[in-house]
Amino acid sequence: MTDPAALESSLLADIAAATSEEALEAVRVAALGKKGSLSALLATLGTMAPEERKSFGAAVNAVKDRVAEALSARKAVLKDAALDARLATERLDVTLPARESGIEAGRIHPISQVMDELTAIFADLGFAVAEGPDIESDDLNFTRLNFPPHHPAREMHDTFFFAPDAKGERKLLRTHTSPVQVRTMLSQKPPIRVICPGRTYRCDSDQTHTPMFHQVEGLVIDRSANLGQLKWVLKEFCRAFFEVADVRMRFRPSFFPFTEPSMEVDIQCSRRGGEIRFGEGEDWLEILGCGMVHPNVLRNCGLNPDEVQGYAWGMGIDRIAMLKYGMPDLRPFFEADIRWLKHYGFRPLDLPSLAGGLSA
Ligand code: 2U9
Repeated sequence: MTDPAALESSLLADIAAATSEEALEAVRVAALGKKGSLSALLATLGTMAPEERKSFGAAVNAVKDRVAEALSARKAVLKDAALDARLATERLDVTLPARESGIEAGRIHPISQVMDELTAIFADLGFAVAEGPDIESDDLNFTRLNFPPHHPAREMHDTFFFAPDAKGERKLLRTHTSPVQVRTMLSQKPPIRVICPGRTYRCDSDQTHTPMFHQVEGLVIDRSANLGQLKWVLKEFCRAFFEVADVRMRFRPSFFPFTEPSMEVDIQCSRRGGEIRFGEGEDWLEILGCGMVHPNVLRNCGLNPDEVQGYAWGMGIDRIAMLKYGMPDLRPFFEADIRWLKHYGFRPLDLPSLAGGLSA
């Protein structure tokens, strides 16, 4: 078609006839695209005399502007129509009962809940919470804690080491939260009364061990800190945590580089019917380790063993959570399976407190 007016009528009719944005786009390309009808018309300008070329070119460009305007107007109409069509189908009946609210759907992870429980218990016993970095130095994780140079715990099969830095020092992922107690002793004067909850890392993985797990350690440094106080603190913790009136505990001799004497502690339980119950029964279950802080550790942390002494303990938070709430396997704790969390998780408003009942 070589007549601009006739082409304009035809294109305007095609634009008006387009019933979707896709169809309109096809009309646009057929008119204004590189091989479009209007571009073809402009291509004939080269064969015309100068005067004719001027008037014909002006006429074709005027048609191009009007066609572009018509395309834009039609596109807006079709866009609105498409939205109206969607709105008509995607109806929501706001009078329907509300779905489970967010606060109801969410769950607190058992590790978080147990951390809150033990923090509440130890706060009541006068302990502050101290925290420190997950990435530690060899010095703070081992040496100052009286680990001899070639202690097996320092080996790669037990500890996650980073590549040596410019000074040749190898940082590591802390294997316990003990470095936090070291940092506390280096930064504040006695008396010290802290618990140190947090993530710890070891090269281990089975039904009761994961490469990342959680520990809470405690430390008391004072002029007269003694084993009798340690036994009392631990017994009070166990009674409150397992929510039993009384609990018998057994202190067995053990060895840790950072304590002397060192003890492993069992609490009485009954395993009748395959269910573990605390505060009763003739069976025993290991729950934690403890001891008097080794004099070398005190010295390594700038304290004088002739002036102060202290006791400390450590326990696995994942382990006591499994014991208290009955999870058979540690690995699902960290697999982020929403079904596991819905089953074992806690409602966000179930904030543990001694007054309100820990896991009420
Ligand atoms: C300093 C001095 C002493 C912390 C202690 C234990 C005993 C212990 C384990 C229990 C199970 C770690 O999670 S677990 O594998 N811990 O048995 N921990 S005494 O003693 C310290 C800590 C820091 C400066």
